[in-house]
Amino acid sequence: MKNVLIIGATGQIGSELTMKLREHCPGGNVVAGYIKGAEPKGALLESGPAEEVDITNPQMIADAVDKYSIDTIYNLAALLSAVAESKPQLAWKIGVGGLYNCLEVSREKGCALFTPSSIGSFGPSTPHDHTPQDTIQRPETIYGVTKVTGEMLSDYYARRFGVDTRSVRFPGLISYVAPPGGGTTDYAVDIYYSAVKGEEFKCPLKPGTFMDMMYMPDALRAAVEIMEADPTRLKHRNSFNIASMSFDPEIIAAKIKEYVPDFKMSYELDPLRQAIADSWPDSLDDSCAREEWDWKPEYDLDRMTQDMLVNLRKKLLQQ
Ligand code: AKB
Repeated sequence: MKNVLIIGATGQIGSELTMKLREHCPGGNVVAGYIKGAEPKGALLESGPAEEVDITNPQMIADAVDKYSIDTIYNLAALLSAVAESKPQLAWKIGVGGLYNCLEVSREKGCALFTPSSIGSFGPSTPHDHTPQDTIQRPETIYGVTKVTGEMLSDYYARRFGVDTRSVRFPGLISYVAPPGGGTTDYAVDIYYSAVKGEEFKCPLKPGTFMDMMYMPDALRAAVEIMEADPTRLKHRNSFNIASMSFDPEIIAAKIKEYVPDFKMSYELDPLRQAIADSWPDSLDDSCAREEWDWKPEYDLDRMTQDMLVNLRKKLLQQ
């Protein structure tokens, strides 16, 4: 991996992954691909090249690949689960149509391709505890449908055309840098903002709603390590379960209270997010990722909470 195109570089994952890859690939081009209205700013703009790349336009992807001799594409364009329910046609166009465009460009130009999947690729009939790597995937959200389709299409391109497609199923991602937008797991980011601002947090999910979550530094490392893994060890490609922590609203609130004793949380349920969360696993079994490419998380809930609070305090003070 030397010359990398990140599609969706100004989003929650992209804005941090682009910076990480620029450090990781010195001497290469790490291109921040963005859409109109979401242009890169600040360090993201100043630290490397940026190109307008709309994932629904295959020519734009091909032109950026040619211009910078791209060898690896990170396809991070997607609508998250809750917002996708309000725009299912657009979710399909970006999630599946966009992926098809990336796969075709990768096939024609010999690029490796990373496209994240999600815990949202599972559904109510999936075993909920220690969800296995290979199991039932019958999601009931359009987000999940696009993710399962994406996993299968990516595996097909690997088998049929030899495209080096690889992927992980991300849990809810927690970060103090760029906020998520429209996800079911977003509450686990919002709760830290409320704690640092001294506001009561109104939780949209009920107690006992367990989901896998991960701190962004672990997620970024996973996205890099899977693309650099020894291909001869990989029995799976699209997509690997990865996990680091699973909690419900009560557990994360109690952890925050250890460091912010005045923190208060009440419940104001969001029926759409609750239904989606109820259909997703409580915890994933990530043993295949551990065996096939030595995946290992570094952050648990306690370490993440300390880091989030310190960095959010700094960030909000500067604003
Ligand atoms: C969402 O909540 O939609 C995402 C995800 C788990 O894929 N954070």
